[in-house]
Amino acid sequence: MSYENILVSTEGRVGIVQLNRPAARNALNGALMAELVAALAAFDSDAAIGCMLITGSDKAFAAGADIKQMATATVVEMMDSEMLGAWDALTRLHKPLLAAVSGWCLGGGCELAMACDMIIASESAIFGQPEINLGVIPGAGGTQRLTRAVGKAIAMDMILSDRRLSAGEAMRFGLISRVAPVETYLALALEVAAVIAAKPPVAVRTAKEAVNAAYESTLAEGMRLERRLFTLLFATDDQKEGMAAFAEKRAATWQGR
Ligand code: DAK
Repeated sequence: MSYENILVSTEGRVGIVQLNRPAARNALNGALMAELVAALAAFDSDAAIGCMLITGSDKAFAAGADIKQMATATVVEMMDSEMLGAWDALTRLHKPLLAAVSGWCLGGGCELAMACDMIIASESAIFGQPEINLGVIPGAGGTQRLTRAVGKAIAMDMILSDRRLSAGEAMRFGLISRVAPVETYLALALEVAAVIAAKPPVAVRTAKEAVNAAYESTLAEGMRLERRLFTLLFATDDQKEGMAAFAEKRAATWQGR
């Protein structure tokens, strides 16, 4: 499949999607979101891929949804927008999805990064939810995922006053997991993705499911799900292999089943 708004590549078992609308600071229009979801869905169902990564450019991960595309939309057009389905589809991916973020990460760009399972940023990354300046509020997780990640105080500050976070602040507040200089953040993100991609695939996707459930369930429900998923993994060859390899002091060979 050929794409106009993204670049798709692989490095070993890592599937990479680079947002590629540099003239618009990678603003997320409907076409880009559709392509992004199609590329990620293809990686998700490809057994040769163990982890996926979204990145932008050093200057901009993404400056948000495309304001020019939304500007004159009616409420019904927004309700019917292809954007909605695309955002939902992101949450249905089974394999881990990393965001390698540099430069502007604003509005829908920040929401896209937060929809990923882990964010690795360059020291020049700027995170913000500036929708208030446009007469709207975040619409793809900004009020929800951001608040869960950084807490009410910082989320309110960002959403109400358009406070922007540096990479250092984002790290301190728990929004991102690693920071590196702009020259090396992408290499670091690819390295982390390769490490994950080399882990036993069924356990990896199960771990992702269990951690994400912590967002949507009570502690008791989450604990029950975790126990069930943990127990189920004893039906996999990889569990037998992993534990045998430990006892035999050798590297495990994963079958993905
Ligand atoms: N949309 C469209 N075009 C954009 C854009 C955006 N978000 N951001 C930048 N551009 C375009 C600029 O219009 C300009 O185009 P030309 O004038 O050259 O044609 C070009 O990119 C370069 O921008 P600047 O000249 O402004 O570049 P600077 O480096 O000076 O500034 C900036 C970069 C990122 C700080 C600035 O462009 C900026 O503030 N951009 C807007 C940021 C913003 O307000 N973002 C929030 C957008 S609202 C939902 C899903 C998602 C959303 C909502 C609902 N559903 C599923 C329901 C998300 C909403 C949003 O994200």
